Parts: sequence; C-alpha cells; structure tokens
Amino acid sequence: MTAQSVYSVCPHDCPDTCSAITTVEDGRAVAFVANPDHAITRGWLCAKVNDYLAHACHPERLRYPLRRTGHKGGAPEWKRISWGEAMGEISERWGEIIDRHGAEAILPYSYSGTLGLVQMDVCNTRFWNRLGASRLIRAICGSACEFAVGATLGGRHSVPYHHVLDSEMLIIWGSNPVSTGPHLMPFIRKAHRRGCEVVVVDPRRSRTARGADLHLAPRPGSDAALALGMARVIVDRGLHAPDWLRSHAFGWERLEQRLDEYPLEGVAKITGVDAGVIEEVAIRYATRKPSLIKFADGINRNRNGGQTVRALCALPAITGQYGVRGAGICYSTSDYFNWSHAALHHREGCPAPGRKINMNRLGAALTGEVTDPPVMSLYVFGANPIASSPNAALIAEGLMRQDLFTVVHELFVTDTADYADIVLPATSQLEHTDLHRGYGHTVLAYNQAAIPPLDECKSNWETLGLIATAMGFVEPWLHQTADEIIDEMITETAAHVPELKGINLNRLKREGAVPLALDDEVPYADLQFRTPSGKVQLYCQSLAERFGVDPLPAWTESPDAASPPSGYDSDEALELLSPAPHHFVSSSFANQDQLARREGAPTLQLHPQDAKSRGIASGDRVEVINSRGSFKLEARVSEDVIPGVAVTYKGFWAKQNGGRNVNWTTSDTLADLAGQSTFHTNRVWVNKIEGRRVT
Ligand SMILES: Nc1nc2c(c(=O)[nH]1)N[C@H]1C(S)=C(S)[C@@H](COP(=O)(O)OP(=O)(O)OC[C@H]3O[C@@H](n4cnc5c(=O)[nH]c(N)nc54)[C@H](O)[C@@H]3O)O[C@H]1N2
Ligand SMILES: Nc1nc2c(c(=O)[nH]1)N[C@H]1C(S)=C(S)[C@@H](COP(=O)(O)OP(=O)(O)OC[C@H]3O[C@@H](n4cnc5c(=O)[nH]c(N)nc54)[C@H](O)[C@@H]3O)O[C@H]1N2
Ligand SMILES: [Mo]
Repeated sequence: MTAQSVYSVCPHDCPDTCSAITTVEDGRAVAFVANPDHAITRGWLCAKVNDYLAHACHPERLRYPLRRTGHKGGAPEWKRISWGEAMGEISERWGEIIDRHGAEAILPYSYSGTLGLVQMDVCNTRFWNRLGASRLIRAICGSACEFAVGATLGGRHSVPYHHVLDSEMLIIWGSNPVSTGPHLMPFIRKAHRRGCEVVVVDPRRSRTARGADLHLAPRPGSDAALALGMARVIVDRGLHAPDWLRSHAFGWERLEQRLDEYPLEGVAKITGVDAGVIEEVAIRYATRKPSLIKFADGINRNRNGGQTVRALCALPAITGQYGVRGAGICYSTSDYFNWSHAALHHREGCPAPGRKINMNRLGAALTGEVTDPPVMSLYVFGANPIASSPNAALIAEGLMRQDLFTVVHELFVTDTADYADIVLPATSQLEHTDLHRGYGHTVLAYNQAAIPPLDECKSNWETLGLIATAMGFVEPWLHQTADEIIDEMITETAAHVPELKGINLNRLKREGAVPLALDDEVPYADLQFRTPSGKVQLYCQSLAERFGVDPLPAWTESPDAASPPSGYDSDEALELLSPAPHHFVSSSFANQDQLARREGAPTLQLHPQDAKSRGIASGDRVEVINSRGSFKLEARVSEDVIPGVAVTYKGFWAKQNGGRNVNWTTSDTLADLAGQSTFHTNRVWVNKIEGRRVT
C-alpha cells in the first residue's frame, strides 16, 4: 500500500480559501488536513470543512446521470441514463429551442458551489459565450458592496489579515467572522489581547459580538445613518482630518454639509442606538488610531446596502486613515488582480453577447418578466436556487413550467434538482483540478485532483466540454484540460499583472500555495486611488447617473413592500434577518448529518417582548408569513435580538424542513446599487401554529 499526498484547496464561498493536504491510499482519500505552511490556514480548518471526506464521500452523492420520470418538484422519480443519452437529449432540446427562440432562451445559473477559476469562472463564460446564451447578472451576494467600494476607492484592496495586529480599534460592522471568515479571528483575538478595542455593530448578538468589548445593535438597514451620525460627531469635535480630506478626497465640502442632516438625536432615533453610545464610539474611532472597519457582504444585503457601504467607506477618509497600516477598511482583496478578460472569455467567433438577466429575479424571469425570447431552458450548476435564492416560491412556480427544460449538475439531489428534467453527477473538489485565489487574502492555491471521479461523476468543465461536442463546437478553448486553462490564464494575466511574476503552473503544483508579491502591502499607501479624481470619491456622479442614487452617501428609509397577510396588522411586522449559519456554507453541507446535528434544527429567534405579545414561548412551532410565502420552524425567545427583529439562518434545505425555508419569505426586490439582493429587507408576520390568535 502506498500513500501519496497532494495539495487541495477548500473551494467554498469564504474569504479564507484554505489550503489543505489530502492523503491518498490505493486510489482512496484517507485524510484531508490543513496545510501548516499556508499564511492564512496555518494548520487548522473550520467546523464545516474539517471533516471534508464526509462531504466528498457522502453516501448520497449522485453517481450517474438521471432523467426524471414523475412530476416536477415534490419527490420526483428518476431513471438512470447514460452520459451519451443525457448529452443527446440536451443537445437535441437546445437545438430545438435555439431554432425556435434563439440561444438567449437558454439561461445558465451558477454561483458559489465552488469558487475555482476553472470550475466556476471559466465555466461561467466560454461555453455560454459560444452558445450565445443569456448572461447572468451575478448580484446575489455582494454586488452593491463591490460597486460602492469600487466607486469610492477605485477597487477592492483589503488590508491583509495580520495588519489588524497594528490596529488600536476595530469596528466589525455587520459581519460575523467567527462563522464566516474564521481565519481572521486569531489575528483579531491577538490584537484584542494586546489592547485593541473591538466593537461589533449588528442588530443581533452574533458569535462575533459575544467576544467584543462593545456591541451596538442598530435597527436593520439604518447603518448609513449611524455612520454619518458618527461622522457628524467627529467633525463637530474637530477630530476629522481637514488637510487630508482637502488633498486626498473628492467632494468633502458637499459631504460635510450633508452631515447637517444627521444630528445625534435624530440618528439615535433612526438607529435605535443610544446617542451617548454613538458619540462615544465616534470619538474613540477618531482618536484610537489606527482604527479599522471590517465588513463583509452581509451588510449590503438590504435595500439601501450600496449607500450603507459608501457611508462606511467615508469614515476612514474623514479621519485620514487610508494608507495607514492597521487602518482603513478590511473587506475584500478581489481587485489586487483580475484575470485576463480575453483568456477568460475567448470570444473569438462567438455570437453577440446575450441579454442579461439578474439572478435575484430568477422566479420573475421564469414566470413572465422576461420575454422575447422567454427562458425555455435553465442549466444550473454550483448553485441551489430553490434553497438559496430569494422569493423561492416564485422560483418553484417557474420551475414547475412543463415547457421549461431544466438541467441541474450537482453532487446531491438538492431542492433545486427535484425540479430538473435531467440531473448530471458532479465531481467533488477531491476529484477535479482547479486554481483558487482567496478574497480575504492574496495567496493563489492549486487543487490537484486527488482521486478519480466517483463512478460517472464529471467536473463542470468536462461536462460543458461534452455538451460543446454534442452541439458541434470544436473551438480548442472549449476543450482544454484544466491544467492548460490554468497555464494560459496565468501566462496571459501576467502580461498586465507584475505581481504574478515567478508564479507558474509548475511552481503551483510543487508548492501548493503561492502568495502574490504584495502580501505585506498597506493598501493605498501611495494615496493614489483608481477613481476618476484619483482621490477617495466621496461624491460620485457616475453612480448617481448609473443607478439613480444620491451622489453622496445618504441614509434613506427603504422598507420592504411586503403587505400583511389577511388578519394581520401592518405594525405587527418583524424584520427577519437570515445571516450565515455556523456549520453550513449557504445550503452546502446542510445535508451532512454531523454538521446538521451540530447546527440544530432551524429556529426563529425573537425578543422576549415580541414573543410575549404573540403568546410565543421557546420551543413553540411558529409560522413565519408574508405576502410572498411562509415557512414553519421552532421559536427561540432570546435577548440576542432587538425588539422588532427576528433571526433565522440561511442554508437549511427546504425538503428537510417541511418543504420550505426562509427564502419562501425573502424579497426579490433589488437594492439601490448594482442589482443587489435584499435578503435582509424582509418584513414578516409571526404566529404560533396551534391556535391562531383571535383578534
Ligand atoms: N459558516 C459560514 N460561513 C460563510 C457563509 C455561510 O453560509 N456559512 N457564507 C459565505 C458567504 S456566501 C458570504 S457572502 C459571507 C458573508 O459574511 P458576513 O457578511 O460576515 O455574514 P452574514 O452572516 O451574511 O452577515 C453578517 C451579519 O450581518 C448582520 N446584519 C444583517 N443586516 C444588518 C444590518 O442592517 N446592519 C448591520 N449592522 N448588520 C446586519 C447579520 O445579523 C449577521 O450577523 O460569508 C461566507 N462564509
Ligand atoms: N435567506 C438568505 N439567503 C441567502 C443569503 C442570505 O443572506 N440570506 N445569502 C446569499 C449569498 S451571500 C450567497 S453567496 C448565495 C449562495 O447561493 P448558492 O451559490 O446557490 O450556494 P449553495 O446554496 O451553497 O449551493 C451551491 C451548490 O453547488 C453544489 N456544488 C458544489 N461544488 C460543485 C461543483 O464543483 N459542481 C457543481 N455542478 N455543483 C457543485 C453544491 O452541492 C450546492 O448544492 O446564497 C444567498 N442566499
Ligand atoms: Mo455570498
């Protein structure tokens, strides 16, 4: 028996993108452990991925292509078919659809099952360009953040995790890294022990808030007012940096005037946070320098998410803290380099790019919002929209259409796969090759296929190659190996990204993880911002023109339009937040027994006041309902949430929880910027199931 070790990478949606080592014996993976030499992973894996073999070797992994024989939805019946039959049927159906409606009638839907360059980025682009299919606006997660940060600073260039060791104050604003980016935590804890003050801003007491010095719990969606109110305090006290602002910010005079609209008492009223506390935090933020603001994408998932993030990005400018080690913002490193667009897309000989469809409007798109041509086929891979996309009841309605041809490429028969006409079995990360870059750091990591694919599983890229062949597409860039793609992408990108110098496929294979040549850089140290003014763009005309938002950061009340179901009063509504669960990544892992046990059944957390007025006690079954839909779960009465707010976690599979989850209530209304999803702007009504109250 010979054991062999290969480099692996956690492919899941998390800023940490950990590097691991898989041990293989006789073609079987026997161990998956953290890479001790990776600067972020540092020899440990999170609760979700620690037992990755249980995920990859799950007894319910799909192993063969399936064709549905019974009804769509519910508990469909399946018949095993060969890959040849599956390819024949897909190419034939698509051929007919293209003849009748054009290729834009086909919509690929993918998101975050894997974040690999080959199995996600390249799979999102090349084949669909060649086909001329509709394109997906990928706005489910953080597009408002991306646009807001990009417009203000010129790109996403987060401070490296270890720079928090130099911070004197850290505000973790609407983020929960204990669960969502755990490899930042050892740095935060070390800084904290050394005396760095840690403040968490979150309407609920999250795991991260529990460990903070101070927890501010504003009303959901009121953070822009909070930030601008803090700015006003800072200016009133003369703690801002006028010289810095004059030299390095654009639009400060106008923003300074705008701050008149955010007096302390008014902001306290909007946010529900005590005026004295806001004042104290503002003063400390401006005086305990360097001070750092950490946020992730959770903060932007509400209707005014884009303007909220612009307000947060203004604070370091007002206090002159961009370009200072341990200060500024800690968000995403995604713009340290961008892959060569030409190599990613390979548009040679392709039809004109197809129309764009916002992924947050999937249900609407399938049920009449998109016409000329209507969507006649959906190809889902690396995503589970029935469980994870907003307004799932409408998505289910769309997927029930008898004339819609749905193909789902998956590792498991998910909630979404239940609606497929054809299900194709996908490889796990242990069975395919890929290249990954973190979005919380700047290390590239190579994932070598450790074991052969399980039975008839195929990777995303291999599957699209087979469909390309069946459709008669012979372009070589649709039929490269994963290594050829990685090699080409690095070589082409290195032509405009000097930080890739010295990094190539062979080195990645040999070393597993290779940092870009800028890991210790202080972002914006040269105070050059890639914005139109070259400065921090506090006033932004282009955003105003493109999205119709105020050119300055501003807070506007942007309530959910959900109307009360009959028998309920409007003022009985609660704001339902559905943040990230600790033991799943969105709906990935929620079908894994041990993790599901640790996470527990879904609960609805309610403040005692809201529970009392509804006659609800911990352990009661409750129904959560609004005009979009409803779902049922168990109540937990807790002071961890503020009055007027309820909390449950995203990610639970609908079919394992009575047929529906939180996304039966979430809204598909788009946010203020970039078509962003608005999961957290969700008005619901809550009712104990036995015995509806008599009103
Ligand atoms: N364990 C785990 N890790 C994950 C994920 C997962 O599902 N599970 N998902 C991954 C993905 S896809 C992403 S995008 C990231 C997200 O990473 P984060 O943004 O850190 O996570 P979220 O839980 O989405 O949101 C963070 C916090 O925002 C709070 N929040 C909601 N609305 C408001 C508001 O209006 N104001 C304020 N101040 N706070 C608010 C929520 O209560 C929550 O605690 O995490 C990634 N990591
Ligand atoms: N209520 C609520 N819902 C939310 C959010 C929220 O805050 N609240 N957050 C949203 C956010 S931030 C995000 S990013 C989205 C994520 O939404 P999705 O991207 O849909 O993520 P998952 O639900 O994890 O589904 C990913 C699927 O990909 C499959 N998969 C994994 N690897 C592969 C592969 O290599 N090939 C193929 N073909 N399949 C693979 C997995 O088995 C899994 O079923 O969820 C959103 N949903
Ligand atoms: Mo996300």
